Formats: sequence, C-alpha cells, structure tokens
Amino acid sequence: MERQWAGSRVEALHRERWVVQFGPQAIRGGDYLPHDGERPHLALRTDGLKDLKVYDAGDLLMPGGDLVSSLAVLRDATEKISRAGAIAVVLGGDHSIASADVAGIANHLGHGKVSMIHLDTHADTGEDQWGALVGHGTPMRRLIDSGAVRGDRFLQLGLRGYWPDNETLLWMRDQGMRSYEMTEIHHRGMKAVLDESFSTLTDGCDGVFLSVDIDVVDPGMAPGTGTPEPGGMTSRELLEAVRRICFELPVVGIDVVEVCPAFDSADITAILANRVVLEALSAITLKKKGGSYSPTRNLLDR
Ligand SMILES: [Mn+2]
Repeated sequence: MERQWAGSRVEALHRERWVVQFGPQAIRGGDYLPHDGERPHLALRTDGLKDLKVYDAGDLLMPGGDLVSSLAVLRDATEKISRAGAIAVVLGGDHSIASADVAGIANHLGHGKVSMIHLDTHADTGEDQWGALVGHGTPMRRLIDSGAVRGDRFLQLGLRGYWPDNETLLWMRDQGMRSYEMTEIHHRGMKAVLDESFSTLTDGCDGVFLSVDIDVVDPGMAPGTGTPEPGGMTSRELLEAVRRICFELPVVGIDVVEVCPAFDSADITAILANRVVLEALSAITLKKKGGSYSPTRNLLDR
C-alpha cells in the first residue's frame, strides 16, 4: 500500500508565520553601538537611557502554551508599573499582548481614561480568530469591548491590505474609531494626519498608549514579521511619528510587537524596533525636560 501524506498546518496560537517569542531579545540586541548605557540623540539633544531612569525587567515568566494565563501575567505587570508612576515599554511578542498591557494600565488610570494610537497594517479588531477570542487579530476589539479604551479615542494609522471584512469595518465605524489607511496618509502627509489626530487623543483622557506593530512598515524595510503587507510606511516615517507622539502627548505606555527574527534579514527589523524604543525614550525625555523641538531648525542651533 502506498503511503499518503497530508499537510497539517497546526500552529498553537493561530499564527501565520511563527516564532515571535524571540522578538524581545532580538530587539534588545538590535544595536551596533556599545552597550554602555548612553544614547545621546542627535536631533533631540537628550539621552533616553541616561536622563530617564530606565530599567529592563527582563522577560516576564509566562506559562508556556497558556495564552490567557500569560496575558494575565502581563496585565498585572503593566498595572504594577503604572501604579509605580513609570511608563511601561513592552517588547513583543505578538499583538495579542496589547489586550493585556493596555488593560493593565487602564486598570490603574481608569477605564476610558487611556486613549490609543495604534500603528499597524491590520486593524486587529476581529471578533474572534477561528472561534478564539484571544489572538493577534483581536486585541483592539477586546480593549473596546471591555471598556478599557473608548472606541472614539482609538486611532489607527497605516492600515492596508486585505483584512478585516466589511462587518468588522462597520463595527469599527460604529465605535467611533478613526482608521487612517496607508494611502490616505500618503496623500495627506503624515504631518497633517498627526496634527489632526492629537487633539482627539487627549480629549477627556489622561494618558495615551502607543502600540507599534512593526508590520506597519513596508516589508522592504521590516521583513522580519509574521504578516508582511507591501505598501507600508518607511522606517523614517515611523520614527518621526513616534518622535512626535512621545514628545507632544502624555504617553503612559508603549508596546512594539510582531518582530519575528526567524524571518528577518540582516537584523533589519530588530534594529528598527530597537530604534523605535530609543526614539520614544528620547522624545519622552525632551517632553519631561520641557524642551522644545522643531524639525526645520538648524541642527547645530538647537
Ligand atoms: Mn497588529
């Protein structure tokens, strides 16, 4: 008898391309400079590592294979960090973690008091993923459904591609979400889009959470991710957006997710994610110092 073979594409957490679990260590290591605890920012004239008290708490211990329990560990951790008066910066991991890290901060600051600016190719507002409520396609739905974040204080930048379906888009509209598709950003310019967005984020909210899915960047500049979609932001556009968000808004938490080293090339994606974190820390430092910043001022006159 001939043997028959069948593909069985079993994956634990409904992922498309697997192994983002090594994302955090890739992001930490994505840096050619010496690990000397200093990072003087050329444009902002701040040092995000030296001027702020930055503490790397390492990777949270999470029960393997149990996503719900793992997310509870993260939720409790960000609540604790927020209660200590610190800003949680979470290195992912897949985007399911946003449902927990934002919720933890909202548990401290108040449900509906934290607004969201979400940079991503995908809306991540699915009702479920093949019946599962928890996954990397559903965290934003969970945050709005639970009341942790108000739908009308929820901004998304960079959407494109072939998901989600019409029903989900109508649900998003009904929540009062504002989702900027990548082509709208291209036509209007990132600056105009951010100018328009910022007042919404602080209206009735005390803090802003910045969630960066690295797949918002074009796969040519960020290939190491699970769901690459052509036609994205440049790495420069992302860094500029992060700079403005963290300098101009009261950011209370950040996550950088979906870095998948197994699909990376020459660490391009890990290095970008590393710089997203440094850009955020540098801009938060400038805000804290009450400094000013103009992108058009002569660098040497700042
Ligand atoms: Mn995402």
